[in-house]
Amino acid sequence: MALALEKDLDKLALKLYKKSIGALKDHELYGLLLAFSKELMRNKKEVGGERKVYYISAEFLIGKLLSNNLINLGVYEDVENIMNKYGKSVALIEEEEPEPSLGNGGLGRLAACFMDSIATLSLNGAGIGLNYHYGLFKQVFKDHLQMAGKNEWIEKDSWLNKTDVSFEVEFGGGKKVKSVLYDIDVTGYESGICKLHLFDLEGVDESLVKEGIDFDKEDIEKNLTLFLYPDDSDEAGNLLRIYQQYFMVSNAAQLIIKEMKEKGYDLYDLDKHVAIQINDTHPTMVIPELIRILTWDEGFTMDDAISTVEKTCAYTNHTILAEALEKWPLSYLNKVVPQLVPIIKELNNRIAKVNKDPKIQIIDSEKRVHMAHIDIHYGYSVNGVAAIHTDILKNTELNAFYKLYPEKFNNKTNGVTFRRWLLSCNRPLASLLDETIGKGYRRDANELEKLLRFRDDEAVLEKISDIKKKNKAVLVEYIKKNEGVELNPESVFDVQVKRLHEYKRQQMNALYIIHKYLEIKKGKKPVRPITCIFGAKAAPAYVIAKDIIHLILVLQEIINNDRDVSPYLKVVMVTNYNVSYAEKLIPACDISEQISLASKEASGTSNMKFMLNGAVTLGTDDGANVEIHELVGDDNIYIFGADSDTVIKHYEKADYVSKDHYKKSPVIREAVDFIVSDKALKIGNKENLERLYKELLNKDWFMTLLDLESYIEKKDEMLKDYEDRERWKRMMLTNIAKAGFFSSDRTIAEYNRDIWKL
Ligand code: 26Q
Repeated sequence: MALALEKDLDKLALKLYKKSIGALKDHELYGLLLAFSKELMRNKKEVGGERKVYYISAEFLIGKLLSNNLINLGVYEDVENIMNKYGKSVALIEEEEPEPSLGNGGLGRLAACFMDSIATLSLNGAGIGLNYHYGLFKQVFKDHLQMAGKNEWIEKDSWLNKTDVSFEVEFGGGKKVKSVLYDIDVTGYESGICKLHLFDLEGVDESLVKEGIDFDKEDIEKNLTLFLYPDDSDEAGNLLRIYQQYFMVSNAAQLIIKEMKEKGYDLYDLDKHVAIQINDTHPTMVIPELIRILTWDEGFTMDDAISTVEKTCAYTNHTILAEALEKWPLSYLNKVVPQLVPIIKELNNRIAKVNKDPKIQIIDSEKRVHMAHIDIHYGYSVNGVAAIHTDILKNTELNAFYKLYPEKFNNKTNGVTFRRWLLSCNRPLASLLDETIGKGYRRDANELEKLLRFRDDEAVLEKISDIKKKNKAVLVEYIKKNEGVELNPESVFDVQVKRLHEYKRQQMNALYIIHKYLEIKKGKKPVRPITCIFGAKAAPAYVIAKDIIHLILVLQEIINNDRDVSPYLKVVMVTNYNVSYAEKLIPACDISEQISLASKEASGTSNMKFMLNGAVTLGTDDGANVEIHELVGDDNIYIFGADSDTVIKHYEKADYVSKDHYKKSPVIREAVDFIVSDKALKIGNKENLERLYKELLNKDWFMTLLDLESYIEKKDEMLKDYEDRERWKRMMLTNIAKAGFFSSDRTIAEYNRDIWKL
């Protein structure tokens, strides 16, 4: 096999570059393996069937694809061996692959994991999204501030395959544009192929982008697919977002109808052949758009169109944060999609006629359209993404809807693909698992539980701990090269990586660091050095989030350069945190920070990836942490802080006053005051630091100070327990063994069983 493969590769190298493998430069090697994988995928069968799911999502955070595809195609080891012969490795060659950034964070990464699992389970499904040329911005730091640049990722040769599918999309004001469809083949683990369909704008003009990520937001005939979620702080940004959403769903609807017709299906049977999963509210307009097409072009009555569409569409909710729930002013929709407005009004009237409860109206008294309400009334399924999240939706946020349609509500706890988040990113651990429990876990993640048999096996525990050590050493090298920061591999690696948001409370972690710094200054040294690692992008218009980044970068500078402190404490915020960085950080982590304010994190998915790679969770009882807690038990997780009921009550009574906590506790006071101390102001900006300080003292909407003391206490307990090495190793093992539930294969099997029924 390996020999035949080497011959094939050599032949391909000659064809592509007129050179043999040994003479290829790294980027050519990447081109070679890209072409080779695409060839293998072309020969694979696309999954088919009578009924198909279309997963529509504004984000697909797929990450680099080379290693993952080689693994799923079953040729990774052979290719790695061949590359080794030439003094190369797949990992090294993958450095040449540009990373697409077609997502912000959790929701986009979830969609990518789901595609992998849909293909792996050989389900008949496809993803539909947009081909953003520059994706989300690329983050750089200058003077301790976040700056945004464009992320160029599309090269001449890439995973994208141009198709000849193209549709016309019409907007208000007579604007008409044409789409072009690009496909990315998604290969499941030793299984068939599914398509990720990414629609692009035919006349997209990259030269519109000037400095950084600035561009003319109004020239939508040229800018529509340049960026993911441009600034939504002004009207032009919001309008552009609606243009993008309609462009996405109109193409999706046209593609779905085209495929129905090609297969000779009757459109009145749409719901028998199609399930549409609406990933958060961003693709909601697919509902009125389908109704529009069926009534305008296909001769349906309004009644028939509505009843067909409502049996076809299902909605996933990913947040309970009010500010993240999309509510578009009717005037915006009138401008962008006037053809949908009468349909949305009709949908609204049908509800209003039978139920006057203002909480469930589609159009509210301020003439704003609540997108989630369209999904819930006119879809057949509503799901949350973790048990506690679904409970909160049912009992609090969407209670009025739950009372109306109890049968629509269901929970689908998130999951992650173990191909990328174990087999690919942590090969040493995967090999150890192969040796100890066999390879069955690769297909059936529940088999990871077999590892529990080795709970008292000194040799296995030692190996797990050695793998962590090696992964830490690899990360140390990488961070030295990329960030210029030197870390101590013997220290405890404490990692918080996720989008920057106040509810995720990176600021609380920063306050802990200040607290530690001040303790060390006073002579109280930790028994083992601590390394605090952050990775996070802040939305360019989210001022406080950028201030929090500023604080962390200022702390990094102060602490790492303080000779009394840096041997015991180091801080690093890595630049441009993305999927590839996550793949290096997660296997090297000891303490997984999952510290959102209880009730606010719908699920979280990095918590699952960390656990799978042997990190121990320090978290609140929030999102999927609750389920991790149940699975591993009190002895294998560190939970602190107010629970979700308490938090929800504080909001209801509006009785949380951060200043009370500040006044009461000298520890809190000392840490918070440091933000505006001379030391901090010498390095940082007065404007940013004072704004953050005031925010924490006078508002602190996400109750940082409420939980700060119990957080400090819990983290110190954890650091102490880290020194009980036997105990810690057993905790690592237990976390790995219990992670099977969080395979996205399980999640997707549940979506299929309860919602899609393919
Ligand atoms: C909305 C309106 C205007 C502008 C932007 C947006 C917007 C953009 C992105 C709203 C939400 C998002 C992304 C949300 C997201 O990533 N949610 C995460 O989804 C994960 C997968 O279910 C969960 O694990 C996380 O808990 C949740 O935060």
